[in-house]
Amino acid sequence: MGGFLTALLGLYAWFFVSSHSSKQAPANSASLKLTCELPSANAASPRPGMVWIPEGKFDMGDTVYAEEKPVRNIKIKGFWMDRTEVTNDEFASFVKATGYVTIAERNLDPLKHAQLPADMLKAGAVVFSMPAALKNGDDPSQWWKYVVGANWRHPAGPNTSIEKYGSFPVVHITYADAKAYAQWKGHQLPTEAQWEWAARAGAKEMPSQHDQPAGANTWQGIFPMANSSEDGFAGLAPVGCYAPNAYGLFDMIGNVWELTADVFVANRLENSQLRTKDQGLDPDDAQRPPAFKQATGGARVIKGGSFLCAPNYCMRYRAGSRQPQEEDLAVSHLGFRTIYQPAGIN
Ligand SMILES: [Ca+2]
Ligand SMILES: [Ca+2]
Repeated sequence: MGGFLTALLGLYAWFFVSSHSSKQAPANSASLKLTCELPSANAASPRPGMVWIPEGKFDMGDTVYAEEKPVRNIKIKGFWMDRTEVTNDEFASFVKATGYVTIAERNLDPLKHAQLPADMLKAGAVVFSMPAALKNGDDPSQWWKYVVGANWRHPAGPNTSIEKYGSFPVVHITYADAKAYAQWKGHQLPTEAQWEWAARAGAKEMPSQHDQPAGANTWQGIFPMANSSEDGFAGLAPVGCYAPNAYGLFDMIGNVWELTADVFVANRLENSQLRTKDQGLDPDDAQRPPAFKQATGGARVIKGGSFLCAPNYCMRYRAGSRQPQEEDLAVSHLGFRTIYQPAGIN
């Protein structure tokens, strides 16, 4: 017990030091490392920058949180998948070519969102910031803030920029934004099953271990107050800083959560008798931003956890974990990657 307390005090000591020193740093630049070297893409590949995910059957799901159950055996066809999360540079190419304006860059129609305070009608996004103190229990509004002017170009607000952060995963991307990018590429968003099979990298049985992974960008310490950054990054990391999985995919676990094409439905939970106060969607809403735009559309499944996943709050640094995400709400821990399924694969 003494060792544990010492370690805990150490974490808090680190927090106080780091919270002072980090005030000078841009909000999205927890690390000084701006790029990580990827192995060169195979020029002979028909789809450089993507890897082939073979067909297979596997036990989809997990048993840590209610929404992951039941585990069921499913079959997946082969497909190509981006080996990294989509980066700021890649998304900028799309915007430059098409003139696309993301959802977070558009003001909301006050007639359709009459319940929202005026500030939330202005274009913006939800940004994580480490609180100085917790005064209201586990209320996530203490670390998630709606920031007017935050979007993919300005991840922490109007005074921040992605200059020098081209190799970082793009964030503040909603479902419509990700789908528009994928269509521009001639790609699709992965289904949840495709994403999970790719993250398993050939492991067909549900994993017996649920420990926090060492080789991924997650949160070490007590969320949301103390982050020891043992993995090298307190915030986002450039893509490809950790070893790829057996299929050659980087950062499937951690860094940013990744959007999928699947609508999140709570029906699977209704028989589990594990419904929670929050509509039964999720027994642990620590990572989920408060419902800033409740009157808007549905939710999509997001996968893999993020740099905010910690053992004390959100053990979602696993292939089988999942979480609902409001379709039209941009948040600072969410990105995506695309797939390509050749015609005739069956
Ligand atoms: Ca980290
Ligand atoms: Ca990821």
